[in-house]
Amino acid sequence: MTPAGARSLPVEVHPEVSAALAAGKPVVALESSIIAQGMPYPVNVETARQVEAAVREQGAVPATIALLDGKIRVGLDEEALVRLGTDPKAVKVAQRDIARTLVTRAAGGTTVSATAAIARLVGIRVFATGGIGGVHRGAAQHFDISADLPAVAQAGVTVVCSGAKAFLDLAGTLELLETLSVPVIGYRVPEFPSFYSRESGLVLEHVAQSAEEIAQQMIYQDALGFPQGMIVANPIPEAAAVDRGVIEAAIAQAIREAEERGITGKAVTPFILARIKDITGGESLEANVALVVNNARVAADIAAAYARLSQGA
Ligand code: PSU
Ligand code: MN
Repeated sequence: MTPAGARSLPVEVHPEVSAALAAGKPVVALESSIIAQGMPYPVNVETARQVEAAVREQGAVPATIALLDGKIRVGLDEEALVRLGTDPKAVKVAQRDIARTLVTRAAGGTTVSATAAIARLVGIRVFATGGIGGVHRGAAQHFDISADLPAVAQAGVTVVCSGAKAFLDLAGTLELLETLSVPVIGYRVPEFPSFYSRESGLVLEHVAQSAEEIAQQMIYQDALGFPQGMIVANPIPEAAAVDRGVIEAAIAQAIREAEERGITGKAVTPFILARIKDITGGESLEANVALVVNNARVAADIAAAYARLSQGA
């Protein structure tokens, strides 16, 4: 499983995760930028625990990925989780920041792009997050497009998410995913969800009704020799969804404030998420927790189906 040259790479895979991978048992990768930058303490750490529990309940092994002390860690213990969730100096690690953060030895929360690249490296095929990054509104002027999209196009990892984050240009995000040949599949819904809400008005061409269908599609993607991963769009549970009018007003205000303050680059997403949370009085944060946990559950089902099918069972 270790790729060539990886001996010089400081990677520490938790024994439970490496045992599961060696035995062909289902493993779900989880990102950690959502812990370090995406949610405030203590909700971040509590959510991370809940997400791991949800993966276990479905019979898979959770592997939260982060950078600590100059090492890539795959599968975090409680101490590492709390450190990441409380370290005020923790950095946001996208794919291009991985090597640099190994050099500086900073604590790092990995985004979708970094997590997908690391999952690929250690052989984890399914991954859960809240919402992927994507094309920002106004990208034609400022070119802000998340590194998540090209990373998913290269990493061969199936990402279960509630669509892309609602403050993005969702139609533009879907267009770019098409250009990158990344399949986008609605999980039992015909529409691309908009993170805090189940609808976006954007119809998806492909809808899967079961985890098995998605696992079978992964196997065919592999057999075709395609490097692309897939996006499984799983909407927020009905009871946790936020009214779209409320969210859109909060988003408009948050984007305006980000522009006024000249926030750019990787600071944009954490800033906007935090402002939406404050403007909605915490309602968006509750929704974010609910959808992440739900995505973890579906990711575990897909990982289990993939493990079964790839063993010919
Ligand atoms: N989804 C959430 N909360 C988050 C993120 C996603 O519910 O904090 C993070 C993910 O780590 C994602 C990143 O990869 O935001 C995207 O950042 P950017 O837009 O800077 O690429
Ligand atoms: Mn960006």
